[in-house]
Amino acid sequence: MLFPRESSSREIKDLNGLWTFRADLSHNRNLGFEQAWYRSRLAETGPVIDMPVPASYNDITQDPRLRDFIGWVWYEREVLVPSRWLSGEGTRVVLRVGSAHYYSVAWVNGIKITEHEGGHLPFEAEIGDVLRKDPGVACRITIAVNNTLTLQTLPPGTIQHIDDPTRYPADYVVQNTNFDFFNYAGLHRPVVLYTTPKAYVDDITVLTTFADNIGMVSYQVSVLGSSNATLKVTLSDKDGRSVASSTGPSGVLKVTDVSLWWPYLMHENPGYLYSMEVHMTTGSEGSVCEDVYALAVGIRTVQVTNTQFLINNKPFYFHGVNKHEDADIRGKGLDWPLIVKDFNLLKWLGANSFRTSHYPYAEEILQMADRHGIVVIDECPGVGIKDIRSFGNASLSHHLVVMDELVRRDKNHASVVMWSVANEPAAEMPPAGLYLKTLIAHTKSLDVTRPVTFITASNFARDKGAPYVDVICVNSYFSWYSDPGHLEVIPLQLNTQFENWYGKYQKPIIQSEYGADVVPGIHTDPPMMFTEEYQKIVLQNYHGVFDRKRKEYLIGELIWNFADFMTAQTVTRVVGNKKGIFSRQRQPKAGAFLLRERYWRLANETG
Ligand code: BDP
Repeated sequence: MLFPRESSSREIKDLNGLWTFRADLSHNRNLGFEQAWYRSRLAETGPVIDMPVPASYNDITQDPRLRDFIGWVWYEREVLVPSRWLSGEGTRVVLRVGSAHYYSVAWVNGIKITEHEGGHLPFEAEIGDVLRKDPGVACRITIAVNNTLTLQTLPPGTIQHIDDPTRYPADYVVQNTNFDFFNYAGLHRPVVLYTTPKAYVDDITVLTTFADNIGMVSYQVSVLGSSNATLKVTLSDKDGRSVASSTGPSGVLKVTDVSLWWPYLMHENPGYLYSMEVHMTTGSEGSVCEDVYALAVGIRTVQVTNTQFLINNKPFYFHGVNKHEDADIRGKGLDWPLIVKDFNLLKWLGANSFRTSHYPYAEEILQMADRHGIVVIDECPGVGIKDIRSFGNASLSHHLVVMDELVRRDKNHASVVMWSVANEPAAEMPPAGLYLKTLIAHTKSLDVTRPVTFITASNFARDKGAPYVDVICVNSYFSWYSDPGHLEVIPLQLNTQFENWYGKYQKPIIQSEYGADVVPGIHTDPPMMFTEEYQKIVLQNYHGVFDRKRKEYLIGELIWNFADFMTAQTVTRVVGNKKGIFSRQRQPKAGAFLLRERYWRLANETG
């Protein structure tokens, strides 16, 4: 699905800002559907509050019922649509939601236009026909969003109904999950209306490679609404100079003296992007329809050997972070100041990469990564697949659909170099082998150019998914979840971990998580768990082994986590997960300075 972009043939109307909102607090959480709240203004069916979009709704009010709400919430916004969008039949008007967690139903002027499952990928629907029914009227958009997670959702969860009147209030319901980050919900990413002509560029796929100084961009354009469109494709460099062009729905653009897309710190000019303009014309004289769409294209290659990860044929070592979309007040809502701050911190740190743990991040973040040359491991929301029932056919079918949506959305980002289909599934369970094999094969069929992995925390001897991955990504928390307080075990256990995995599979390895919680400002010497000193020593012990193994087959290290983040409340979390090297407010802990020194040193040694 193409990111909405303005052009001479396309307009965008931004619907971010204040929406009207109500959580359905009724006994069965279904009053909104029973009373058809979408039929009239939300304010006419009960009390409403202001709700900012994009944002999670959970931390916006002082109401604990909203913070921990489970079920349907209702958003509404009225918007005036320019009359030129509705005159004649020549324009498609599309409502697009960047993401809404988790299940959404959308109506326009009381008419249902679409529904979508999944909390981290966009969905859209054409609404022009509905608007044309009543062109004088404001366009009233209603979106109901349900955050309930079940064994078949991605990520999965379970809903527990507790019927014990002596210990719990009536109708007591708890949402359980097998992941620790807080299940923030709402309209998390921008909502827009955009237009295209009736015949339009629906999708573009680019594959890039190079030989000597010639870059090659193979493209494929799909057009909907016309079977005889004429296509012209032009590639321009950063200065706007046209460097190659072609015609037809597919072709190859050849660029002499190509400027390759390079990762940050590997080249003096990282993140080089060309602009590929697709110009579609259809129809005959008198009724010509034109559509123009411009796509940023980075020319680069990715390849995996049994000891290396190659970008543009040069060994690439991931020295980076795992992140979350998470911050005070806005929860998982897209927030530009936060995005730019985080990229500045990545550069301060000397980080060249991140993993989108544990779900696809906003496209705006990937666009930043493209431009700044930050390498991305793109993870789908397959986190917490631990219950055997989540390996069933219904779950697998949905997981495959999510990979379809993810690859379709992110395939053209130069920064994305690998897909991760899951984080820490119960990979030793009998059905995990076929499940992961199918998922990985499917992902490879969608994209023949990128390696595919999943992140394991299983025992190397019993993991049933590792045979199918291109890179082994392993998480471990020595001296934290195992042998807590015993720093001295790290070198030995980490070394054994690497030897075991490499010995069995002869595939390159990324340490995809390691770390320790720190409550900022707590100090002890000798170091004790939860202090700044302890995190530092855990890191140092890991780094000693990394330095030996990166000369062999270790191709990367990603700290858990870039910043502290909110979690569900449990006895192991002090107002959230504190394994950040930055606090949730993005202030550095002692570990950040240590990592900064290391990453800049690695940049000088390895690029
Ligand atoms: C890992 C999970 C990650 C958690 C981390 C932790 O992949 O999502 O936040 O543990 O417990 O196993 O800090």
